Amino acid sequence: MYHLQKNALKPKYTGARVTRKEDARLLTGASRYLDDIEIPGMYEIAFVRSQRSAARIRAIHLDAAQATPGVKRILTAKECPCFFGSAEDVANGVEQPALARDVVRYVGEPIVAIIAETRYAAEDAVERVQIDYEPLQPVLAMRESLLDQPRRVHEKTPNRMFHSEYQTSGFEDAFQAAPHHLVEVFQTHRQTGVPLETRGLAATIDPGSGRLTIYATHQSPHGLRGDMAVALGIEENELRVIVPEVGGAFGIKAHAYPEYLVVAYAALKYKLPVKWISDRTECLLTDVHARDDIHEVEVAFEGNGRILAIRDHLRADAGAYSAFPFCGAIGETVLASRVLTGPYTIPHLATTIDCTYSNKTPLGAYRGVWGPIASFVQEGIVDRVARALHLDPVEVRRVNMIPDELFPYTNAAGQAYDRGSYRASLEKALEMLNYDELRAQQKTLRDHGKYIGIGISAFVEPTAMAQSEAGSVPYESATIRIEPNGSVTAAFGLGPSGQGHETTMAQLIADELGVDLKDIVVLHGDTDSAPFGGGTGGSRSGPIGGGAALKAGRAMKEKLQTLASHLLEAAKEDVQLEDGKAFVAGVPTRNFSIRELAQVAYTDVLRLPEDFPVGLEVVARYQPKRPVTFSNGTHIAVVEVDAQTGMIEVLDYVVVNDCGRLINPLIVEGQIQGGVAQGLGSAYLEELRYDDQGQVTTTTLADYLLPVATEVPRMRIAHLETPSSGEGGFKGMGEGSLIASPAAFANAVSDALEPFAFMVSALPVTPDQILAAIDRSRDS
Ligand code: SMO
Repeated sequence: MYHLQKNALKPKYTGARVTRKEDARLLTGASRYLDDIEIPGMYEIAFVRSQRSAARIRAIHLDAAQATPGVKRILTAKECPCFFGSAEDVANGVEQPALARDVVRYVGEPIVAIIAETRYAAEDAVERVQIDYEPLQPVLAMRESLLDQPRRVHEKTPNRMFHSEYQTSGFEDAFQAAPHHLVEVFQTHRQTGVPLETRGLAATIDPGSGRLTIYATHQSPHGLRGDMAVALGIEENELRVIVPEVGGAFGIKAHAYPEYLVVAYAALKYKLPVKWISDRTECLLTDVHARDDIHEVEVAFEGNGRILAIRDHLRADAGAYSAFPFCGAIGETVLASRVLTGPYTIPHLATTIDCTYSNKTPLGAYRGVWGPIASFVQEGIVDRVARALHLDPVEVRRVNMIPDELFPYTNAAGQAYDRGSYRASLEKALEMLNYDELRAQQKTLRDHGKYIGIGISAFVEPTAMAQSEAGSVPYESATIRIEPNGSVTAAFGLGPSGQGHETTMAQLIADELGVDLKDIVVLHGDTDSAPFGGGTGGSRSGPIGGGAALKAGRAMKEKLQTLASHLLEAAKEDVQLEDGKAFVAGVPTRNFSIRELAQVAYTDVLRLPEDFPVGLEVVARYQPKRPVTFSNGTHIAVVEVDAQTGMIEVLDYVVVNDCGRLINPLIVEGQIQGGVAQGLGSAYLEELRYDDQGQVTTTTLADYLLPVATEVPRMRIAHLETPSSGEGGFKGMGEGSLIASPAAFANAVSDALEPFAFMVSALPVTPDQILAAIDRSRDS
């Protein structure tokens, strides 16, 4: 159970629908983003990028670019020899150069950087650079790539960049003995996070100290500092990373990119302030891509719908390099393989994983990473079992779902799930939807040629990773300082990008200290002042960052109680904090305000108790005991498919979410709405397409379709609260709604098209796909 002090008052802020402290500035345009940073004398950078997916660079002609007015410097790999090497690339003897050396490996790979007085001048010069290529055959298909066909992406390295196998003991026997089997190939397509604010970097040298300052739009200020320091060959105390307001990140800003090295290196080498901001086409081409996965699945099950065993060969196309600092292909497959059994007691699992290099953009993190893929496969399996046996998909879920008495439950891949509301969330969602009645209506409507479908997606969300896998930080840090006048300043290593941490972290601290929310300022995003932390990602900020906030708040409370008890001549355990005052329990008139206590702590220091350190500052770190904290829930989508046009409309959407103890339901609901919007985009709109030469053909938002207000349904959201065993009882929730929603949508479309014997197996679901399926069914 979560921590509740014996004499604690009911929390005033925690759990309340507190409006967000940051919204006034965000909604009035008063925030400062990376592109608002002005450094006197700043130059701008534009990149010459590869127009080929695979080629040798014969020559680079720079004369005309050099002569362009306003051009200051030009860098190629010769001038900027920096590179990144993520663990997987290093293991394979591969380096990702900041600027391509003599081979280009994906369209959009940076080759030349032009530094000019304005972006206009830089872009003009980019147009004048000529590159002689010797084309090579591109590697574009996963299955052939695995066989090193048609060639190797990196000459000295096999294309298979990662392989692993896993099997529960007794798998084969259990699989063979089952009375029913089915096979399916599930496929998800390339997409990317598309934050409103594009990515970029500005860098400048302090002429006095020689220190480098980087302004970045990023999720992990300290992570970026460490990575850049290594790649640039400087010490971490010579580098300051400042992250201003971040306009969306979604995982793609958890990465460091080759362009960042060029910008920082140029600032160091030429002692110039420089900036680069990507345009939307650069984003779609070169922000890490995601979800390029194939699952070849075999399932063994019983006549009542009970699933006995799943075999899955998972493949992911990593692109030309393992994205730095972590490979999305490995993340999507390895982690998917651990949650493929979802919220079900499926006893046997066998997985084979292959990740391959290709001549495409590197695959990296996008909100939910493996989750949306695993859910799409797992919930697709459940609905196929139901259809094969002519059972209601709800019944198959009830038969397989982990019963409450089995928690904590270890799944077939060895993942230990926290207690949750697995069954309750399903039943609650069905009740909210009026499921049985809707099923009856569906039948009637079908008779009139109207095809509605109900898609259920019960999910697990791995959150708050606290194992040092892939070098990630398993803890989070918070400092609290009460200033000499009694106001409270808290600083975090988190890297928020709109999630509202300034509100949620302040809520937790305000309740511990008994102060008003408005008296707390929450800082983050500057490595010179924030405590070292892992940043934001993997749905960790609430449960781990929140735990750090609570621990720091408690440590400060303890300090205030010690000081007040001395001044009030009362027992420490009798001192309570409320309304900005420390008072003796039951005697509110015997009190000192926090402001008075701060005055004693900083200036009237002769009144301090013996051994009480001058000032009021604490630092706390929190690392959960569990390696992973699992949230859960159920989504149900109701869609209508137009059999004439293949168009899909979402009619209704229900979410039951359990992220443990809620800090702020308003913020949780915002996260859910955004996640469902992105999940629907994932399921039927967004797709990065490649042609047979490895050219990306979706390089504008006219080709890459994002969901807009008219496609995102009004959703009904309910919360269940099963506290985690961690500090505060919080579980993560930043990704669950994007994890669950593509599967809910796909299952709804499959359900609508049951009369045409069609089931969605590839995302995104397009009208073409639907019309082809209807035609096939009518022909047969
Ligand atoms: S894809 Mo996120 O930064 O966990």
